[in-house]
Amino acid sequence: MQEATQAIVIGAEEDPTQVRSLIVVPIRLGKEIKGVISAQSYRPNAYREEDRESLEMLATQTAIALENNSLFSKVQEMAMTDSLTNIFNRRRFFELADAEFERSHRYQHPLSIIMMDIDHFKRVNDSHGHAVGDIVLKQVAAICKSSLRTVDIFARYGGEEFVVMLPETNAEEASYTAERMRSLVARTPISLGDKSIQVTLSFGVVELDESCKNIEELLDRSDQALYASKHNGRNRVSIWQKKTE
Ligand code: GH3
Ligand code: MG
Ligand code: MG
Repeated sequence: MQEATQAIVIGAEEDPTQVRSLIVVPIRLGKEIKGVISAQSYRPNAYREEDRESLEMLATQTAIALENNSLFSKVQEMAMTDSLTNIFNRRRFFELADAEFERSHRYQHPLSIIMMDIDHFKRVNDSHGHAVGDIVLKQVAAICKSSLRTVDIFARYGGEEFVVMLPETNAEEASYTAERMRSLVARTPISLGDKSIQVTLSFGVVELDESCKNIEELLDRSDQALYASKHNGRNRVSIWQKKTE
């Protein structure tokens, strides 16, 4: 049996807490070293070849566990985000928004929704192609995100439709946010290399009130306000109003 290299003692020889043997093995993931596992002993020449093998086996298992963990996080993130725009997908929106709705509803805190849809997006696809349409979707999402707070829940709701839930925000404040996004998108040309195009968005804003029982109803109201913006000429913000019976 081959003996491991002798320990070199650094420090006072008589110190009983002096480490006299040390074994270190790398935790390798492919070509990368993610860390090390080490063992120490107060005894000189405590480790042998089989100890190194055991530690290497442990390092391999640790590397696999680390890899699985990072893959799991990646899969989890993929399940939450829209791959084109990198914002939350519809499923994740409902998970987060449901909880926020319940909280605001119970404690009667202000809560608003902004629903938005790109105007005449079909024309963008028809005139420039689907790939350009995808670039526009990405850019629009990035521009809008830059106008929002980190607490706002921003998601791709459907094809060219986006939604924002704004906690602790009333309709007036939400309409300012929507207006900021509207004007920013309308005046930001989207570069396509040799040319650039401009798009506009229509917005529908609604604030939670006591007559609104669930999130579906709130979203439906934001959709009605969005429809009013489309109906009245697009590239505008409309706030949902309770119709007088
Ligand atoms: P409006 O102003 O009334 O909203 O008109 P519009 O043309 O935007 O509305 P419409 O709903 O008729 O068209 C939406 C288009 O969005 C149709 C669809 O092909 C396109 N679309 C949906 N998802 C994607 C996508 O992921 N990428 C691209 N490039 N286009 C998409
Ligand atoms: Mg549209
Ligand atoms: Mg649409």
